[in-house]
Amino acid sequence: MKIVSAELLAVAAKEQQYPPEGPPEIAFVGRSNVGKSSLLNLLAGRKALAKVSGSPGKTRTINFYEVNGGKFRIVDLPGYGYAKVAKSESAGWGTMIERYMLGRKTLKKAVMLCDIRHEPSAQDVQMYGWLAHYGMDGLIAATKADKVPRSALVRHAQAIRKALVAGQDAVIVPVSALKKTGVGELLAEIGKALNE
Ligand SMILES: Nc1nc2c(ncn2[C@@H]2O[C@H](COP(=O)(O)OP(=O)(O)OP(=O)(O)O)[C@@H](O)[C@H]2O)c(=O)[nH]1
Ligand SMILES: [Mg+2]
Repeated sequence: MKIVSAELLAVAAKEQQYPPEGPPEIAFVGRSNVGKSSLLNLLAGRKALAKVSGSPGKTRTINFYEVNGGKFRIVDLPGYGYAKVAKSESAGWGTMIERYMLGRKTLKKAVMLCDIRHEPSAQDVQMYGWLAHYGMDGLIAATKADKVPRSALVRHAQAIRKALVAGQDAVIVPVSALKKTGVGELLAEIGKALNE
């Protein structure tokens, strides 16, 4: 599968701002700063489709992107686990993510993003368990793969698998927005999920 076009369709802070349900949606889930927006730009082959920032908490809304002229959508969710955000606001995001994920009939699959350098956080583990409960687990993008030596990629991926309690059948794709690697494999997995 290839992405030939991607456009921002809607920016939503609440349900009323979601675009009407249409093509199947693939959601990007992960902690703040893990590289969700960068991964979207990488897959789309666009530098600045989604805003990327060195300071966590950049994406604070649910951003819907229309891909390949409406064949499917990628949904960039706000990152969780950003300590500097007020508790009340952070709880609001949790609710926002949960509402979208539970209520959206056209949500097909989640891509869970984990920084390949680090053990998943307690919130990552919780999020993955939650995805598993709703049958949306099984696809993990291990981001910032350029930050570990190639020889250590498998070891790091296995550590993520173990910490998330993901089964052997879960697919972990190392990706790097910097080196532009992992695109083909991740898109192939997304393609499979869309055809299920
Ligand atoms: N070295 C390296 N840095 C990356 C990679 N992907 C993202 N980054 C950096 O990580 C930071 C966060 O990236 P974003 O894509 O904004 O992360 P996000 O998950 O969308 O963050 P929020 O919107 O806050 O949830 C930025 O400084 C990026 O340049 C990567 O593959 N390699
Ligand atoms: Mg973002």
